[in-house]
Amino acid sequence: MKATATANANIALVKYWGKRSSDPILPQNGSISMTCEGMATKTTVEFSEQYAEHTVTINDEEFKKDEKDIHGHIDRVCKLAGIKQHARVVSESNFPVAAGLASSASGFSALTMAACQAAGLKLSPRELSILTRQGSGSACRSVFGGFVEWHRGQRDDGSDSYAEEIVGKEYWPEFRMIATIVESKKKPVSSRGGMAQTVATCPYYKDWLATVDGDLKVMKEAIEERDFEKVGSVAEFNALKMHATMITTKPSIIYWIPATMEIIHAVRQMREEGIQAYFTMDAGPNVKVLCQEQDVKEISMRLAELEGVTNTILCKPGDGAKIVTEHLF
Ligand code: 2P0
Repeated sequence: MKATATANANIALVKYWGKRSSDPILPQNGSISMTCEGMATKTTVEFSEQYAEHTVTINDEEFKKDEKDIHGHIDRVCKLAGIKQHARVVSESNFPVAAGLASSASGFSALTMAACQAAGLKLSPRELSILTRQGSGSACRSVFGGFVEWHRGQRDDGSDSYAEEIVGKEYWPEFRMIATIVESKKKPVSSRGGMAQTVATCPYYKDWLATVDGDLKVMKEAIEERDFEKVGSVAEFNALKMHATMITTKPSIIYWIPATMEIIHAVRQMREEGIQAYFTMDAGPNVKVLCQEQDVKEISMRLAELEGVTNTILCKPGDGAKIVTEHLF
């Protein structure tokens, strides 16, 4: 009753921002992401009579209960599988956690897959995505590789709110995302808290929602056509619209720091010079720069020279979550 899974993080090109239900987690709008080879989490789960309770260790530290209910998510798997044992969970990520780099997406995706396998629960990829979504919304997208859409769904039970592959990673191998790190510490406002506050208090939230279906449609076309400019421009504007709702929330949530703005302006400057680069940002100050393989060298060099940039992580379209044979304990 032991299994290990790896899952890549995913970065949204059309963002999930706001819930229509928190139990089960259901989004206000659909979203589209790229699964990122380059930012991964590996998780081993073992169920055994010898464990008196669930224990979770993330990057060598014991996980303390917070708003992301990892223990409750393990219980969900146990209930579905009809098992009574407790779990030992050990998880490691190769990138900073809780800094707006989608660590909960890769984390919950790897955890759910490993826990199901260890518990002997056989689920289809769609069922796995629905179960993963109940732990953390964006994680349901990391079940799949390449470019992925998470459908909003209409039903209250969430049975039609699942992720699905648009195209696999091999469809667009030249696509790149450079995660540009300006801060690695835990963010002051969590995504979960931030999106709840936005839905409750942002006067423009309904205007954001009114534009998302259009973005989803154009983004899907752009990916299918491998039209980089179209993907980049829709992603950039979608991220700015999402941040506009955050900024106009009470109290205002401003994730950007001066280095964030430095990168935004540098990307715009590069475009003026004819280098195809676009930015997207999530619930944190770090910026993800979208580009193509041929421009990575030049863009990375320019980003590294900017004040406040500590590190860059190069990502390309990656695989969905998978079971591996080497355990962490
Ligand atoms: C996204 N983010 O689409 C958006 C963009 C952050 C900004 O999904 O409460 O950790 O666990 O469902 O998935 C981060 O939110 O939130 C997120 P929960 P989650 O990637």
